[in-house]
Amino acid sequence: MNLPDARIGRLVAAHTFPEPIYVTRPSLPPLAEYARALEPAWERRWLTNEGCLHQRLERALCAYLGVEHLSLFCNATIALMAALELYGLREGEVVTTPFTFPATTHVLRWQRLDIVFADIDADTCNLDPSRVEERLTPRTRAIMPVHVYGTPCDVERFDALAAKYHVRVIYDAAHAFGVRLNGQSALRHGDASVLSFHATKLFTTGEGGALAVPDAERHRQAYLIKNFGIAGEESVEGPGINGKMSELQAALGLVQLEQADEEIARRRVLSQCYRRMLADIPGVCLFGERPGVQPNHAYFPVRINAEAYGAGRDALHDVFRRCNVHVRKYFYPLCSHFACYAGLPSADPAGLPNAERAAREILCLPIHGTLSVESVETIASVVREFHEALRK
Ligand code: T4K
Repeated sequence: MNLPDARIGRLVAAHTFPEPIYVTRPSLPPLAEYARALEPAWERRWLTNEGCLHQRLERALCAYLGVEHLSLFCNATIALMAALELYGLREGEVVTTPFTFPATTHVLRWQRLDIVFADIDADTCNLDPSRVEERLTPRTRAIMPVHVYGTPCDVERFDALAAKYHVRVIYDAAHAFGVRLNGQSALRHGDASVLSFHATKLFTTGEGGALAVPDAERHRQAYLIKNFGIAGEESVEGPGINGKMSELQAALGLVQLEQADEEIARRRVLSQCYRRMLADIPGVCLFGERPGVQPNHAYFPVRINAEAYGAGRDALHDVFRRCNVHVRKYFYPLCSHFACYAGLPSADPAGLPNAERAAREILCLPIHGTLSVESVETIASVVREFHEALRK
């Protein structure tokens, strides 16, 4: 493609940020506030193993998220492995999406499960239940969908598949902190849901995660799994692992939780600004707001239709990089492209057309509570002016 270089150069010169603009940033409280939150741990000299801050955060998150049984973890990846372990999923097939962060697929491999990719829905980019059903076999033990960008999956259809085929549904809910569906937490579906509290998430404990399960007995088992299987000083009930969250992480979580509503509200304003400014640019498709969903605005993905826009997603990505804006291609490459999975029969691109297209077309624009509306306006202007420059 012949880019009109002089025009692009002028565009870049007019819209280059002096400091890098990242796709996300944690909104951190004043350091003194974090230090205050740590005081109970310091006084007790109790740094991990279900200390008082950990217990407090677990209770506070249950109340905030609207779930009864939540177990804190050191990160979402270990929590996903624990969820599989909780249901004895150590052999057989698991149907999952290729359009996700590597962790979703890797945990299946670590559990020695056979990975079966199925295609995603073209609109939501979530695993498509119809495509999943086509890939179920007598060896299928579970389905692992992801609430991509925080958009809830078609949970009712997955519930129905679980009942019909007697398979487990383990949700990777890494993006879905605080998302509600028909007034209820999106975490109240399936056999387990896993949140990530990584530094890139809207609610963060630096590294961290949580596993939501439907009942108290599963919650007890999740605790055992993340604590080496230790049930008492002289009793080990099973082959657990170290998946615990420390008091240092929990303290950050407690202060973060106080500002979670504000963080989501700020992102909502930015999201509305993007929607307003990007609404009528040819070839720029926004993700629809879904009925019944209370979103968390964790990501702001856009799809670039190269023909209508005048250039593809990658060209726009490169223009942004020249403007010092670190947009991201979440999720390119697909997990089914990784050398370790590309040889799987279900990784054949022919069977994953929607995922292949999404990986080519989607760009995640910056969104986080410390980003200004003016910055979002500039970023949106880059999208518009690049299109205009290409058309001249
Ligand atoms: N399932 C799904 C669907 C996931 O998206 C993830 C994680 C997981 C499972 C696993 O969860 P954890 O086990 O991590 O809890 C980032 C994160 O590292 C990853 O946790 C996250 N998904 C994924 C979507 O994004 P990268 O490779 O993009 O990270 P990085 O280091 O390039 O950071 C992105 C931007 O964030 C930076 O450009 C700047 C900003 N940033 C990053 C860090 C680490 C900060 O401002 N501060 C920071 O401390 O994967």
